[in-house]
Amino acid sequence: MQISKLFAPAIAAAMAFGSVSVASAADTMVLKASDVHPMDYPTVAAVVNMGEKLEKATNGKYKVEMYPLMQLGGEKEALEQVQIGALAMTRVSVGPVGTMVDDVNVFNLPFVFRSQDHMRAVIDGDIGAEMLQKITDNPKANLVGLCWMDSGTRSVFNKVRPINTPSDLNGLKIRMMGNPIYVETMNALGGNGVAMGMDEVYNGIATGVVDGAENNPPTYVTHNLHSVAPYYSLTEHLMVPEILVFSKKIWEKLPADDQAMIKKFAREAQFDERKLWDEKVKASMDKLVAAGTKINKVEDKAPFQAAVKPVWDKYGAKFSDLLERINAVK
Ligand code: BDP
Repeated sequence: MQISKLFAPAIAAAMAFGSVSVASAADTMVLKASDVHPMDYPTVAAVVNMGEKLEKATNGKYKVEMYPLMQLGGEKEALEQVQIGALAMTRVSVGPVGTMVDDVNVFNLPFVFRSQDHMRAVIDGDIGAEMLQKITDNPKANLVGLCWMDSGTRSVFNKVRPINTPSDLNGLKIRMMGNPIYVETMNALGGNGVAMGMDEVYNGIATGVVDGAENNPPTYVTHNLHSVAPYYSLTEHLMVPEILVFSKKIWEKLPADDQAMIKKFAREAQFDERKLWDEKVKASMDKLVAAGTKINKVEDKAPFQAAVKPVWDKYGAKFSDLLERINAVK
């Protein structure tokens, strides 16, 4: 009884603020954030930097505490924790968000963007803003869409052989992110798509549960996946933006001015990350070459694009107007 009396205020504060702990003297709100990548990864560095700006601008009213490298599980788990307010924010791929907010699945279609510049122009402009709002307005997601980040282009890697044509994928089990669009994309390309969390990929390949996966160069090398799946074939079939989402449960308790400030710094983080991203891609490719990774360019992407037509027919039809607008972005 004595103990519960002693801790009652702390428990009450924890209950009231979820992941927001109130430091007695300075009234600091700790906003817990997570990412599957390590501290020096562009997405993590950009959110840490955003937190520092927020802390400075509010004289320490807020402090962002980063939990990197899947300490709290994969992205599905991170999103669940944000939804219940155990985490204030998480930076994830749009892939798992698409299973909660169907609107963003338009970005999960294979070959949807013409180029990295096209993708950037879309997320920076009106469509990007509308999609963030759709996430925020979704009554079931309990998320606030804060900003986008760059994740470059995803290509297939595996431990068996180089991929030059879709038929080279026949018989290969390839890990995909947990979203049916991706699994069906891999199946349409000729491989066997297997949904798995990021936290299982390395072991999945090492133990032979899958033969490979697909990702951008920074993730491939950062998570040491090239050491278990050394054939990296530049299929460039997906260009999935990253997203920073905030817990609606916590958001609704913040004053409007603070919300506006967080949004402003998040928008700046979108561009900070991009600079770091371009450097990281270059450094990652250099590392892969130095490590002797067997990288091959895919000379003819047309057969890959043709193969995913069923995925577009099934998942793209409802987005036809939006797809026209995306196409029209210069
Ligand atoms: C990386 C993304 C990360 C995803 C991961 C994956 O940065 O958000 O979790 O891919 O494949 O490129 O799961």
